[in-house]
Amino acid sequence: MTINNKPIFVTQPALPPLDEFVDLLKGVWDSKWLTNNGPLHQKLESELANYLGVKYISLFSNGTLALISALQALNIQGEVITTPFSFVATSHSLWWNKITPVFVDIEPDYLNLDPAKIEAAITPRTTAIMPVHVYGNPCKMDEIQQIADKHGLKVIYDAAHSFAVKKDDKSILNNGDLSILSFHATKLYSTIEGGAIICHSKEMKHHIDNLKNFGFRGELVVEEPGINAKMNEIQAAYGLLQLKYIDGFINKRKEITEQYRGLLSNIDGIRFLSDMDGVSHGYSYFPILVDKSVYGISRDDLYLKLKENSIFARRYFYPLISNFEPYCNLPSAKTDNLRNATNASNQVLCLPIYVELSTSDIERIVNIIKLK
Ligand code: T4K
Repeated sequence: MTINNKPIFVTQPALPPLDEFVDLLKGVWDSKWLTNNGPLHQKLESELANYLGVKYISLFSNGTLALISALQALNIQGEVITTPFSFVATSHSLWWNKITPVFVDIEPDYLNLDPAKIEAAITPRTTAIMPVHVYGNPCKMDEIQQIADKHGLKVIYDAAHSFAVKKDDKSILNNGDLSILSFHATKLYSTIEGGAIICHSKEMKHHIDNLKNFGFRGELVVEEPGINAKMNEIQAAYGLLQLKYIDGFINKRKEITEQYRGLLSNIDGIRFLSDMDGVSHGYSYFPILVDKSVYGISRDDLYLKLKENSIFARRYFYPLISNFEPYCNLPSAKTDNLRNATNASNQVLCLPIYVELSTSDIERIVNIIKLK
């Protein structure tokens, strides 16, 4: 019997056909317009707004700069309530703005910030809430907005995982004051590196567009200390092609998700997240939670077992952000405050999911999980 040792990574980008990319690049070469709000950038903004069902979108060179700039755009200061169960960029964007993150625990079902625990964390210094739609599963947005309205707080959604996610047929990106997306190579929709801010008014879009271009308004006036966070034409070209194929990508990921769910449904101690009512998902990630007391071995043992077999699942999000050096001494970082997040972080494993993952790849992964 031959052992299949082809490495399988947690994800793999779905690249557009190279000849189509080269055709678009020829246009860029002819025009010699490479960045600074070029024609492809403008086209992508308008096509994305249309596809996503949002009014105003500003493209960025990556999601982290989009987050940092979103906080700048709203002049957020003091303390911001956020989740420790996310990629570290969520809190880093606060740190770069000299804002103190205040970590609040997550709810155990979908692993998003728990609205029931937010109010207890509000202090006179709190100015905003920054939740994350983790793995693209929408937060309890109505409850979060009610709390924000009651206390006069802004809401900025880190929607890095939430491309194309809709609730009751409406984009979830229209919630809160601002939402940010990441278009990194590892994401469902990619511009290689890239990101965006979604806002609700023309004035705010102008403000954000100036912020990502050093704060310039026109040629000679600098209104504020902006940054350089512009998406270039090569990224935009790639993004335009991705958009042509995105529905196929989502369908394929949905199929893979359903195959995993079918094959994993009878393994005691392995839990996966189901689709949410009224939500159309992007199927960005396929996280499982490993309960050692039932399954028999720990999440880390399963991670290593898969790795021995050249399957590179990832522990998104372990360690918790609150356990990293820049944040671990904050009062809100104490484990007692973050019980659900700590449990999820110790149990979660994101299994490979990407367009070219085959049925036999999925069976190979699940067989290892079954055998332990
Ligand atoms: N907020 C949230 C909630 C986020 O999850 C993220 C990013 C952000 C904000 C910030 O957005 P960006 O500034 O990144 O736009 C990855 C990504 O780099 C990161 O974008 C993502 N979240 C995070 C969850 O995952 P790593 O360090 O795990 O990626 P890496 O390089 O280990 O790649 C994972 C696997 O993907 C590799 O083992 C192989 C495959 N891969 C990767 C790349 C880069 C490829 O096949 N091709 C590639 O080009 O962080």
